[in-house]
Amino acid sequence: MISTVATKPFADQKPGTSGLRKKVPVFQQPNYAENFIQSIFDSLEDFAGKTLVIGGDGRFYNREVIQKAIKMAAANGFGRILVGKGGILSTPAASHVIRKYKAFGGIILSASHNPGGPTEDFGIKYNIGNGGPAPERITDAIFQRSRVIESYRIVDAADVDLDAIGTTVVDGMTVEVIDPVADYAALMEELFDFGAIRNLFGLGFRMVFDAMSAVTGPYAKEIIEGRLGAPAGTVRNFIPLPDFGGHHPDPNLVHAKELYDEMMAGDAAPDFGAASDGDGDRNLVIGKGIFVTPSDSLAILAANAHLAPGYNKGIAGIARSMPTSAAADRVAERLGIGMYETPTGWKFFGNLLDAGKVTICGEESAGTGSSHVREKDGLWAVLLWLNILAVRGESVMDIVTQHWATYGRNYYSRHDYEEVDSDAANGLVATLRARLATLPGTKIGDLVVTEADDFSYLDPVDQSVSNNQGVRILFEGGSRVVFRLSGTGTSGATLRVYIERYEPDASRHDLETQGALADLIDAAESLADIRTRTGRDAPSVIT
Ligand code: VG1
Ligand code: CO
Repeated sequence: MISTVATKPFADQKPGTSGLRKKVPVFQQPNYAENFIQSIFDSLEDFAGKTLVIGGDGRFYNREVIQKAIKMAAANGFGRILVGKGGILSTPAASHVIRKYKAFGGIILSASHNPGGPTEDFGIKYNIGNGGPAPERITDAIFQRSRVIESYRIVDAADVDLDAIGTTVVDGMTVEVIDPVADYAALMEELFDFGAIRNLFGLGFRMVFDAMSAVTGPYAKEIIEGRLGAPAGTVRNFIPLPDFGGHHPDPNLVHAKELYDEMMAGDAAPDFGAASDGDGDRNLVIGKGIFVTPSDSLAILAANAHLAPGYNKGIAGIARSMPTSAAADRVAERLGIGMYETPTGWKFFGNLLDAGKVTICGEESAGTGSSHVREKDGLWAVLLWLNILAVRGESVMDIVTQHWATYGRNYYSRHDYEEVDSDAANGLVATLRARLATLPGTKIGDLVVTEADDFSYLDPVDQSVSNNQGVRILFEGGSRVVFRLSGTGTSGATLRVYIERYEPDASRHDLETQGALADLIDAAESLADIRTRTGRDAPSVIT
């Protein structure tokens, strides 16, 4: 039986870089999740009788929202639901399931790398039929709908047993609880040379994978230990926990510090260290004695992708988000393929991938992926690295230093100022914007500004335009500083400052990163008065 429930709009349901993210207590307000889900359905057309995929990263409140979404999907006329067992689907696996079963779309419940638990973060995101995050046209429509919504539709039915694989019917709609890992693992076997990687482990290659008590655990355990034969214990923290064991499931040098320290322990260190985030779309890659920045990783994966069976015909093009370093650009240039610079957020890669213009995409925020799905994919990046290591038979350190010797090195760092006052952060960016026209030609220390703008993107496929995507200050010699505000935070504002310097000279490729960037870090401070405006002496996180 379908009920139409009266509701009132919430003013704050504007999706950010990747869906709507709020603290759990916000989502627990009566009708809050329902309003947003109904706003999604109200923004879509012609889905009667079609399939919707639902899954999440297993964080606190995941199961409750899944039950609501199933009952609302039934009331709104979907014909079939595919939901991961236990309510689990990593973001890339959800993208694959949407594509494989030709679903109309999917609802992914995640706040990614943000902490989970009763007072921490939750999120809801809608993905379209290509498996990728809804483009801005749809997220804008969802937000507009959420501001005027007056009712939502839900069926009065018992909860679905999410822990038993099988099919049930909810008020005329079929619900299939599926194995969350099987389809994804099969896809990875198609793309990579599992035999070669198995041999590598057979030769005594040692790896550590930290699943950070998040969604990738079951996937990594099955693939790395199960199918690739890595020794038991290679995959750590593999049971997804609703609160991620109280940690930030964020695979960076701050939150995966134990792994980093282990990888830096000299000769005793394992050969390869990796980690992924809350929802499984980010990756961290560390070799024995060397951390690989995500921007370098993108460039190296693109340059070597042809060594894996799934990419042995070469790649069509590369796309990176604007703040990501230009290391990949040099690879595209050498390969004679297209290079695309997009705003931050995976939703901007979808059109390029669908049009066949690019095969590999990446973001500086530890995201890399390819045309196999329409999300970034943490485990995919790790497996491509393993495939490359198995074929080349060299260490991560050797591969990275050779890459720099060939292409030059892009020193790169991101400084985050988290939970700063929103007005202060907006003021900082507004002041910078107002000065942009006057900056070219000016000198800051020894640096000369060549260009300054607020990045705007014209999508070459659908001609849509996205403005105000980040303030860029470019200097002579190819260095730059970028300022933008995060669109994924849930309290206050987060200012991100991205700093990059290109060094062609191989004799200067072993500098310490912050030192190599010191003059640009000073320039960022003097351009934006970060300390005075945010009241912070130093960034909260440096990656
Ligand atoms: C951040 C990253 C961005 C990424 C987004 C979603 O966004 O910078 O590159 O696409 O998170 O990733 P923002 O707006 O906070 O800078 V995830 O793994 O949180 O879904
Ligand atoms: Co994520």
